[in-house]
Amino acid sequence: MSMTAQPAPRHPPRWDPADAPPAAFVEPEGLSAEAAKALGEQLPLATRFGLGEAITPVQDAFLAKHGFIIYDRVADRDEVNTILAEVDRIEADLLAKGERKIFGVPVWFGLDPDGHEYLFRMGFTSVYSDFLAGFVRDARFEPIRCLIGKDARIGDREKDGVVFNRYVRAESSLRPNLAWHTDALRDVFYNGKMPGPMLNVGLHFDRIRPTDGGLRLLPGTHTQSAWSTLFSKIHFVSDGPDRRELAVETWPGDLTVHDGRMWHRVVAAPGTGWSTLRRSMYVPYVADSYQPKSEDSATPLYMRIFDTIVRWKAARKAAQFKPQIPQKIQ
Ligand SMILES: O=C(O)CCC(=O)C(=O)O
Ligand SMILES: [Fe+2]
Repeated sequence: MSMTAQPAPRHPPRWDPADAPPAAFVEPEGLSAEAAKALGEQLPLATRFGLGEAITPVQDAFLAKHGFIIYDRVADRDEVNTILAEVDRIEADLLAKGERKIFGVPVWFGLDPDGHEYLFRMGFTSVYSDFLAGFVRDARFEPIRCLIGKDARIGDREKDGVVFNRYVRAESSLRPNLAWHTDALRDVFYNGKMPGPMLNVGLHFDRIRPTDGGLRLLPGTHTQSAWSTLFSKIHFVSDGPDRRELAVETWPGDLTVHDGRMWHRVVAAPGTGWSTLRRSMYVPYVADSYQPKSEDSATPLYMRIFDTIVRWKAARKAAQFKPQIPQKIQ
């Protein structure tokens, strides 16, 4: 997709030509089905794949075994900048109109490192951007859609729609991180039953090294029991390191697919300020019956709980920064 006029985002990602990612894995040709499966299962966890015209059997095997896969820079620099600039525009619009909910789903605003109101999470982003609605439907993503199911569609107005996340760490920021969770829990709330395989597709906009925090996954936990999916950690509260966790290193434009039944979290960057900024976008592919949201949709229970936990944690953190009131000596 080529753009003519280039809108610049307020906070462009770091692009350092000296810090290029390792080359995407090149598959040997003519592998038998068994050889492809064996190869996919033994490739290192940090393997970066290339997104071609179809998902290959090697990629399939890697995803089936580990529950996630990363594709090398599927969006180019212009697209990354355009999407980020679109979110800046939408944020300004929502702030100007005082909108705090879209189709019943809260938009999270908090304070940025400069003390200004800042959008941390919104759903239904593609409803507000023609560019984004077109981008997520681009032909290059067709193999990803087919991976979810041949009848899968993009749910611009379903579930939480296209979710845009921004994490930045300031003393008062609403959420510099996201504690351990499985995305399956949301579907338990939405559908009242344990979901089967569910794949979540994310785009990553920043250069994140393991030392910058970022996405952490517990590889293989997508095949755990329903009990472990629900209870082996406390959703959105447990936040400690896990010796099995894998840090997902990203370059701007990378795409990840992870199974929503696996445990994952987002670790806050060390320090504070704009250098801690990390942005991700999740595209909902839906295969069940069409259940669009609208202006008068109620806030889902799941979202109310999630919202309460995030605000409670932010308030608790803010309280720690307040000067202690000395105790009156009796
Ligand atoms: O920001 C990310 O990459 C992950 C976000 C996430 O796990 C979620 O919103 O459920
Ligand atoms: Fe998640």
